[in-house]
Amino acid sequence: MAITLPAEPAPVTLHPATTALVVIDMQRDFLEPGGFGASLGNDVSRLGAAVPACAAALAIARRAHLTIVHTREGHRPDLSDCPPAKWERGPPGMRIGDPGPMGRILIRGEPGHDIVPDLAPLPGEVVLDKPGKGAFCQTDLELILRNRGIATLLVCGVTTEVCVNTTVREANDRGFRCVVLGDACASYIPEFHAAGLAMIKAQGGAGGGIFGWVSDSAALGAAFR
Ligand code: TIU
Repeated sequence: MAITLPAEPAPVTLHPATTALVVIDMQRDFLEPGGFGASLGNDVSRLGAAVPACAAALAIARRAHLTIVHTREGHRPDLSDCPPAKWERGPPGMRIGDPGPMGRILIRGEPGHDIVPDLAPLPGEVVLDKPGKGAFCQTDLELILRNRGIATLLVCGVTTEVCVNTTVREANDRGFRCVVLGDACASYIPEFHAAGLAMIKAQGGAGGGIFGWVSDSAALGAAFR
């Protein structure tokens, strides 16, 4: 059954069987003090704003039996998959792999790498570890989505202009239709959150914006009721 979701720049029609919810990097390392986001000098408290809407989107997706993907940004303990150009950005002592209050910063298996408890994945949901900003870069995400016949992605998470935008751009070039849930995204830099959403829906018409559509969790809930 087709569902029409209110969105900008135009309503978007999707089919639950071919739609996935992709929750980007809602990890303690980005949302809590002492993690990777904080090590880069950011006010991490801003990202908490996205948690309730992400939880709402997850509840809707679970009820509708959508494919659900949770991504996590992070690296192997030996840092063999961490580009030097990325590692060098952090201040000495607070770089990727250095010890912090949530374990080694941005390292797989450490407490800080976990998804925040309110959004914890359930059995059967895809948990995808990625070394970069985009969820398609050096991962098997495209293979997983194609195997399931997915055509449309509902995308939320953090941060709007970094990992969410990068993933949407990668998905767009691969032919996936992307609907970003704006209230379920957040950024350390409020004006970049707004600009990140504006860039998705710009240059739009009846067929969507240049990278897709922007909607929100309330519209999703109403459309799936
Ligand atoms: N720094 C920043 O805004 N974001 C990241 O480093 N990763 C994600 O967005 N997940």
